[in-house]
Amino acid sequence: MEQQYSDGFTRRRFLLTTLIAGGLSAMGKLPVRAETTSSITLPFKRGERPFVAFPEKRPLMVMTTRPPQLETPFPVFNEDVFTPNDAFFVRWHLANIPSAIDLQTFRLTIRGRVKQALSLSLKDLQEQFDPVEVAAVCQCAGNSRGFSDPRVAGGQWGHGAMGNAMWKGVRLRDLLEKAQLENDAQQIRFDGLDRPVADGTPDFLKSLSLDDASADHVLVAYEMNGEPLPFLNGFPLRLVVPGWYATYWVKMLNDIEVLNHEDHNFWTDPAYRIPDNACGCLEPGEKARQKIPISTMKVRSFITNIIDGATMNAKSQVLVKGIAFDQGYGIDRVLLSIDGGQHWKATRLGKDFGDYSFRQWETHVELKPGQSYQLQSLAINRIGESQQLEAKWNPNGYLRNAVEAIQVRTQS
Ligand SMILES: Nc1nc2c(c(=O)[nH]1)N[C@H]1C(S)=C(S)[C@@H](COP(=O)(O)O)O[C@H]1N2
Ligand SMILES: [Mo]
Repeated sequence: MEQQYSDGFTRRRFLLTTLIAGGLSAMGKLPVRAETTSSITLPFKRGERPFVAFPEKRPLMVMTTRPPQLETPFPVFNEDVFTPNDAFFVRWHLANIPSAIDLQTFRLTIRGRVKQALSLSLKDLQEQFDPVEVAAVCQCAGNSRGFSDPRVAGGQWGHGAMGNAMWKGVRLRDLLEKAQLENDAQQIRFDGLDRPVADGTPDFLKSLSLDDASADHVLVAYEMNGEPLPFLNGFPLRLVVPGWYATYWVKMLNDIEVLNHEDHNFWTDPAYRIPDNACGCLEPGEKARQKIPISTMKVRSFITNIIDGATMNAKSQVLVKGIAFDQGYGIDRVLLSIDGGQHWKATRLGKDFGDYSFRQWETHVELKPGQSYQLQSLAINRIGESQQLEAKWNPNGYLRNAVEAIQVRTQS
């Protein structure tokens, strides 16, 4: 596979078709490492996940191969504040994904309610517009859905349908300015190169209001953690909408259409909608009176250096560390409890990589021998929003931001 893309080389081939067509049976054809034959069982029904290394990826937890849906193994989040590209989760709705992209002919078009339609190569984007970088968390709306209780339909993700990266690209606003919007421009609609297989599923499209699309940090990104985007994460271009759930982060972006009306395509209506109330939640069995499109993320935190169910050595200074993030107000503090939420202590926050990034935190606690402990972290953002103490529910398993609990025991 040619990795070069900003100069000379133009074509980037991909093994993806064989892999997707062959499903898991293609495992043998891939340069997989020994551990890819292993699997893991997430702590909920239908939680069994084989590890398979897809192209440009280390072995990840496979939920489906067609379309590819790969979850990041949770210990990865303890490695670094930025999620390595080869471990970054993957989620596609449609199985018909190009297996090669020719950068000589690839164009991003900007059309619709504009005075000057544009057709830009990757090189044009890199040369004609100011590069901008932002550290931001990309999290699937259904991250952690597998923990929904009662269970809900949809991909049964653990907590690994998220990742944090340094994204580099051009401001969407700069592109829209160059295209000169008509006065009646209302929404901006994004389309990528993936297509449905012939089964009646609508093409994947997402839209943002002109205001949301014009925000400072909304990028058309061509780099992720200093490298071209991995194919499965949207090579060569993807939309980056910091603070918003990943459904808006359209991958393999090749078409931007300016609309003079509200978009009601399938992926906005009825898909990806939440109950129109403060928590976006319902009582199980209750029907939403009014639904609105999902938008920004809720504040969350995780312990990353201790695995649920671990047996540990008792010590007076046990390090507990993790990550937190929100929709872009930034993390104000993260509290830790080791007694099931009766007492909470402050933790130290790590380096600030910007308001949309994972923020690391850590503290030390005393664990006595022969005891059971319930460890929980609770993040609060700079406008005082905190995580839910108890999980809220909705029929799509979106928006989870409960305080998660980890059980550990100490040796006597
Ligand atoms: N073109 C395209 N872009 C897409 C999707 C898709 O199916 N097609 N899925 C969206 C959803 S729901 C998620 S969670 C993220 C996943 O991004 P990742 O695969 O880079 O982790 O991509 C988003 N962008
Ligand atoms: Mo998603």
